Amino acid sequence: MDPLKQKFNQKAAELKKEIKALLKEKGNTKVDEVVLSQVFGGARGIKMMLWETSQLDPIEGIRFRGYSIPQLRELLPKGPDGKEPRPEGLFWLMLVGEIPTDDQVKWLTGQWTHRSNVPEHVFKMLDSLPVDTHPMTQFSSAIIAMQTESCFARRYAEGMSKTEYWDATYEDTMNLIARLPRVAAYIYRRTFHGGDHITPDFSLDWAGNFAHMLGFKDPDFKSLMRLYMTIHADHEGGNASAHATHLVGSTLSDPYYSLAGGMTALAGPLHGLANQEVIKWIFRMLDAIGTNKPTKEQIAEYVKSTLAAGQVIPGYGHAVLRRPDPRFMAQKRFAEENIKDADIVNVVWKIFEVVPPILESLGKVKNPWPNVDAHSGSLLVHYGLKENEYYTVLFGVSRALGVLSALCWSRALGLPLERPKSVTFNWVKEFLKKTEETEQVAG
Ligand code: CMX
Repeated sequence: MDPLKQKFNQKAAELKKEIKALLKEKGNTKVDEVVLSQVFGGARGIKMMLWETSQLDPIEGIRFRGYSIPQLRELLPKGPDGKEPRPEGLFWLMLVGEIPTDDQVKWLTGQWTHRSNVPEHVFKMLDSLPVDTHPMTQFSSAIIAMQTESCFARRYAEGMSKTEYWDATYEDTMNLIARLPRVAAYIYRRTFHGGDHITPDFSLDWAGNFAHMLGFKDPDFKSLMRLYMTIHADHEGGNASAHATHLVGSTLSDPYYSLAGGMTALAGPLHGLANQEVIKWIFRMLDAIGTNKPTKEQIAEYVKSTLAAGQVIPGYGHAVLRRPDPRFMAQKRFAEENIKDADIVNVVWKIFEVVPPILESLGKVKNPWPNVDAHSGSLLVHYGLKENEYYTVLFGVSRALGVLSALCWSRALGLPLERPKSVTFNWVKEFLKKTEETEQVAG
């Protein structure tokens, strides 16, 4: 058994035992109350799921196994230029809860290199799609096409014992993450570079090799990819891509099916597709104003016209966060350190000054601050990755790290089929009537 798998198995066995004992003693303890507006309002805030890999605080933002993004930048082993953390290290941390050593991270890079071969039929399937198929459609289809490789599905069909689910999930997770950069780069090169594909460079780390296969030579772009792949990886369990992966996985659909479910959720404009929408919106604004250096007043006017047209300001607001997203701030810090005076970055920073007070003035937006998607496109544009329809695929490659490590935990802990209760509107009316009658009798 490989060292990471062994460590995971040991930690999972310990936690499973602890949870079993705790539920036996305290299983009926109340942790939440649900009010009617939550039933109608997208289940906001209802605590109903275990998710070990990260936790989101409305004010502080995301913590991965207790570590904030600035702490991870200090503690995780870095890329060869010593600047940004290697996402391999974050995966290790999410899976076993320990900051890995340099050697452990190098071992993981080697594992993913070793497992990275993508079966030929996946490329053939992609080549059969119209070249203008949205990259997220191609990405989700490719993940499904790779399902032929699922250890979980094969072993389940052979009669695998429940006690081995975690093992097969771990194997699929490692293989899938290893293959995603190759598949994602293939989609980019076929869609935007006439099918001029670039062979992997296995001397590079996982994110560095991804940048290389996309066709970018600048070491700073590789560094950006390490940061990008780290900060987009996980955002606790309730966000749509994580929850969708979790829900599909709870049926014992294998990790390929589960991740594909997560990716189709990520493809929505209120979630991952917002990174594409942000940059489209910015370019539409610059076109409308007729300059790459708009004033704050010009931006404010454009923001108001977007709102007046009944549209949202992409990249702003969040279902949980109530402060500027630390993932936005990490990208701002990257730009401050690596990019000097680029118009597109300056525009993003000006928007950051202009938008929050306008959204606040509407009186209904719970979080007027930027989220992760408000910054990412400007950095990609700066380094020459301008094809914004591709941006959500980058998000998806990173998100796989979080949702698949969480899926390993779900199978290891034996979490059951997810099945919340729905009600009809008639049920709600009857329920309220009965509640009022009971209150009248009591009063
Ligand atoms: N621009 C305009 N209006 C906004 C807004 C924004 N950026 N954010 C929220 N609102 C509006 C909502 O549309 C809602 O209006 P109605 O009552 O008329 O329907 C009202 O403010 C209340 O919404 P909320 O409770 O503050 O926000 P939600 O939890 O319902 O939604 C989110 C969160 C992210 C969907 C929303 O802020 C939004 O649409 N933002 C723009 C899209 C975006 O950036 N998505 C990416 C999020 C990060 C990610 O998942 O990747």
